Amino acid sequence: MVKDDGGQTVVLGPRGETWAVATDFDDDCDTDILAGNGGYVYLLENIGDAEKGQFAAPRRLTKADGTTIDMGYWSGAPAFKDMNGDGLKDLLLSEWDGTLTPLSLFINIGTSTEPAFAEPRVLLRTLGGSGISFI
Ligand SMILES: [Ca+2]
Ligand SMILES: [Ca+2]
Repeated sequence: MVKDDGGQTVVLGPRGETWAVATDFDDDCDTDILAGNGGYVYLLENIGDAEKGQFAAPRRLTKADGTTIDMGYWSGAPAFKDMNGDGLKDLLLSEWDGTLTPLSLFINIGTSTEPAFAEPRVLLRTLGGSGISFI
């Protein structure tokens, strides 16, 4: 169970299941949490330290233009890895049931300590319910 810095249990969006990954989102040598829920990706920033995590209230990730990243109703698991070899971790996000954009890549155009994400590049698309294709 994750508690925020006020000791309250963290509650994410009201929709769907939650898929989370532990990663150092802001490159400060402690582990944060990225959680996909209800179409959004939430950052739970570790405001404690590497030994004892303490998490700020969750906030929705946005693109560099300030708009909220929204994958639709059933967002899936986020991943945070450098996908284009520029040394900055990028956001890879699936959409749970695959009806919209099964897999999208948000390139980090910010910095390692303050990631900012470009418009997504769709990596997979559905084929009318008969499967998926790489783009
Ligand atoms: Ca961190
Ligand atoms: Ca990158």
